[in-house]
Amino acid sequence: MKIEYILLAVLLTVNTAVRAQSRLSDKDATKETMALFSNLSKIRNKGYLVGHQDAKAYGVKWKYVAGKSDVKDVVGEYPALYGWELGHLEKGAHLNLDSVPFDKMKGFIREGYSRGGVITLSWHGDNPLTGKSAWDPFPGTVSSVLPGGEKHETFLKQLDKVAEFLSDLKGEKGESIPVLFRPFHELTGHWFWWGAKSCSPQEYIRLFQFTIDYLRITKELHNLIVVYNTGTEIASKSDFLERYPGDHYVDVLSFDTYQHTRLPIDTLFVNKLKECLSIVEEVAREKNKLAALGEVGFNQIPYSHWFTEVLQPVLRDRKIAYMLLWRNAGYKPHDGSTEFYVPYPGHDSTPDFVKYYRAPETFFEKEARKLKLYK
Ligand code: BMA
Repeated sequence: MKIEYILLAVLLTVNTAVRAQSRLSDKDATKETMALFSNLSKIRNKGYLVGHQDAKAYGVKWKYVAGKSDVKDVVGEYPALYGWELGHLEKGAHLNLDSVPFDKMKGFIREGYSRGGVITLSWHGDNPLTGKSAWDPFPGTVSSVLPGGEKHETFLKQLDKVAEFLSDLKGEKGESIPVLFRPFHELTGHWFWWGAKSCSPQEYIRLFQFTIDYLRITKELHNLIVVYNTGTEIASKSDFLERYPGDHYVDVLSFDTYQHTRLPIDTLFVNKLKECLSIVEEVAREKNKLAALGEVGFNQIPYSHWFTEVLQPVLRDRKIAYMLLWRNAGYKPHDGSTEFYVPYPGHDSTPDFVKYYRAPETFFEKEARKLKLYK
């Protein structure tokens, strides 16, 4: 009798340990993709990858200078995570919506990966129903692209282009480069055609599931780690999960947030960041998924201690796998605004960003390489 109890206890422990291990939603994922996911789930107890959008393409006052990056100019090495954007790929353009040529982007992706870094892709695809930008929340767009909808064929052609791009991302040995794919992001907001006011939860879920099934099953892409990404419009786990596509479709749970006020320390921003992190971390723990900060930043970094006094203390003891600072577009002639989230040499926040870089929990290029994330 006793031995049976002991055996049962052993079995239960083994079973729980197996279940507690984070598993990728794609059981046919390539070995590098599986390794990346499992390594990211291990590092979150020690720290998180620091990322930058369009890091190698341009920065404040420069474009396409070989080897350059604002992060590298300030701290001496590249970020650990590189964010790239697919918007306009769906219409066969050669440049993305921020004027980055897709062929150059592929090169940057290969370089980042060969350096041991991680790639994440967002997609601000144009509205397939109206032909306007992603920021056209025209109601009915989502249902129009679903099977049976008037724009379904158009949408399939768009997905074909995305799939072609993804399948062309190959490492030196011909292996597919794993990608943290973050489609239909900031879904709780109301500015995109897939936003919360433009479609029902069911429609959003069908859009997400259809897209992932199409890429994985029809296009046989097995290099995707799928990221579900809300805005800060959430106040509870159930808000976060209202449009969640399901455990078989999602691997990373995340949200985006920006400080918009010019206050040095904006307690509303900090409290919201903490609240959302707690929600995402708790759901990630319950579901054995990863938690991450999909996008974050303070445009132009008007407070020169923002990184070490605002961001770092909040993120320090969190169990996130990575965070992504948005793009250093610099001056934007089309609307006269200026946008950057990482300081550049000479900016007031440079010393503070170096301090942030030196913190033990922030991982940049060299730490990422040491972590051998693909093995
Ligand atoms: C926004 C801004 C825009 C850009 C878009 C997609 O937040 O940076 O200038 O076009 O992201 O990258």
